[in-house]
Amino acid sequence: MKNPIRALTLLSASALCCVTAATAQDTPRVTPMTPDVVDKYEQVLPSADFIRREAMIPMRDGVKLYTTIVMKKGTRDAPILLSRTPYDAYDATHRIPSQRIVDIVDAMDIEFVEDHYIRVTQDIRGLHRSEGEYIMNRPVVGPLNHTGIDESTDAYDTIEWLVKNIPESNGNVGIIGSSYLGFTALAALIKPHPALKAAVPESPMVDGWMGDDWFHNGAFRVSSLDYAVGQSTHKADGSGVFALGGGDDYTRYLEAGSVGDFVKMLGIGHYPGVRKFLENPAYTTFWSLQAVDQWLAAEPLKVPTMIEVGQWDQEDSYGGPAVYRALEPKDKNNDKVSLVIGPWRHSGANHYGYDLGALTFTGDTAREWRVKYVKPFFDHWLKGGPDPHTPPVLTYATGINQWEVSQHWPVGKPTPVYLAANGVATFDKPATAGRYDYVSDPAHPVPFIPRPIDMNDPLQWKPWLVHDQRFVSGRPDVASWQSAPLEKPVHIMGAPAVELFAATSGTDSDWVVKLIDVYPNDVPEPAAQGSKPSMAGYELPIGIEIFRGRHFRSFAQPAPLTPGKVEHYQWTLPNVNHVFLPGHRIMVQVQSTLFPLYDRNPQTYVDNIMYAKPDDYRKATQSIAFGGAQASAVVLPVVP
Ligand code: PG9
Repeated sequence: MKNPIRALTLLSASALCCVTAATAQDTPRVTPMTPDVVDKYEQVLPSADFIRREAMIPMRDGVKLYTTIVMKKGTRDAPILLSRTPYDAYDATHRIPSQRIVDIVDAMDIEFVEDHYIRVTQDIRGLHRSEGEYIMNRPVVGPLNHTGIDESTDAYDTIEWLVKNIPESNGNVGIIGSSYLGFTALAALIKPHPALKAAVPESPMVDGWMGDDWFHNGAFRVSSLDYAVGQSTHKADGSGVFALGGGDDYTRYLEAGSVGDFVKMLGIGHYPGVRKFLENPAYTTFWSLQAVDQWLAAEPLKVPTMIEVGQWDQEDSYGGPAVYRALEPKDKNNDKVSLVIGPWRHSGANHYGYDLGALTFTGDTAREWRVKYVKPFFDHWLKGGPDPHTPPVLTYATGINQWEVSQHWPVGKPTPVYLAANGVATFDKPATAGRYDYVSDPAHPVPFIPRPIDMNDPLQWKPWLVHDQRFVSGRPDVASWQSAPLEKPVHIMGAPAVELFAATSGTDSDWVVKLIDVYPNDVPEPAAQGSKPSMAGYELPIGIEIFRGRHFRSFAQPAPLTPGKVEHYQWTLPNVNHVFLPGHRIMVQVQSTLFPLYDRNPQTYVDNIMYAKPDDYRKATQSIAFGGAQASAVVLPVVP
């Protein structure tokens, strides 16, 4: 067999000789007017333990994508781990200036590069150093995209180039990444390159209207504006619009009026990304044909895929489980698609998993998952490592702080917790019917975290889904029902389902339901279960989700609500594995605003809610029905 190292040495020696010759013959002498900017410099670090290369990889339409390639010196016959990012590939391999590979890459990459994986990161087309046009969540080639180019073809062309042009590679490629990178990882599974052998899409963005970044069940997340502007300015090297300098975003949005007014105020109405939101507030084919779970449902399952999502993913809680549902029926032997739910925030799996907000877990759960499950998964599929025994479903049971393996998801048996009279939540269906009324005033929306709110502050944003709800529990427009202290643990595994019977005096309304674990106010718990004295009385959200009333009959065609008429609303909260411990109470809250995370519903039906006028914003009396034939409940997936 040919000696690959010798071949490489010869290659570099001959390349060097050509460069020297070219320098001598072709390079013109410098003059005072010689332009000083060079196209490229690959840093020379003689003592570094790694090799770092840059490449402009040509796609089938001639567009070249900027790609960084790093590996430990001495790497050969090694797998490639690819990520395709809108967040700057250069940064991903220049974390800090260092001669050690473990310092230049992100924490999630350390085990891979130490084990001689070739780590490749690419700027998607149109952003940062890549050529071409950026289209946010570029639709797959089909009815919405006639260009013949999408993230799937770009992944294919990239892999084709990588396996042919990285001499140290063994020809096998894995793809990994979170959020937008989860979206590009999923796109690579559509007509995948044969060298793509395994994928780990983490917190993938899958359906921007149903429940990922932009809308949740029709309610618009105003931070989408900031994201769209940031990504579309200076090839995403600029900044968004929210860094307005302190203050309170609650006040800022309230004073602006509708989303349309806010957009006008900031002069961002010409951004196509912003217009896509303003002009498409309903689930028309504009969105439904972009749903990645539907793209994947239409494809054969070829590549082993481990899908990950955080239990408290504040951005993309919908996508991962939706893709699992789409792929699982094709996985006849239950060994190609797996689902992981960890006790993490959005993308938390790639960082430190000791805690989240006030919660603490047992050890670094994120690193534990990466080392025990992700690395062996790729080792097996990319370099013939031992059977990793990847669990079909791996979830972390919060409350008792332990990993659990199951064969399918969801696991629990649907068990309603009913709303009843006097603010009581109970497993027994109330025989008598009743109502609870509150007034929702769009001029005083319920904040989603304590004010002042800075939507751009990661310390506020990342853990908001586990924020103690006592800061709003006393408000008259937040209706609460809570159980007696539990005598036995209640273990849920799945997505709690909302069954809400409610009426409004208006013609449109938002409904927010929160499932909360209320810690005992004065009974301490073992620290091993993540409890601390500061958690006494804590109201921990297990799931929070919104539903925009106008979509009660149809997501595609909104319609006014009939004032005073009780309707039966149904939607789900995010997927969880959680144990409500003895002594804790189960609480359900209902409210009609969650601001400024979501735009305010004017509570008066207007055709395009983005352009509601000041007069459209009106108080409404909200009436929650319980018991009898209109038994509002949250149906918990209870494990026997
Ligand atoms: N949640 C972000 C995102 C993903 C996909 C599209 C738009 C935004 C992210 O963290 O990448």
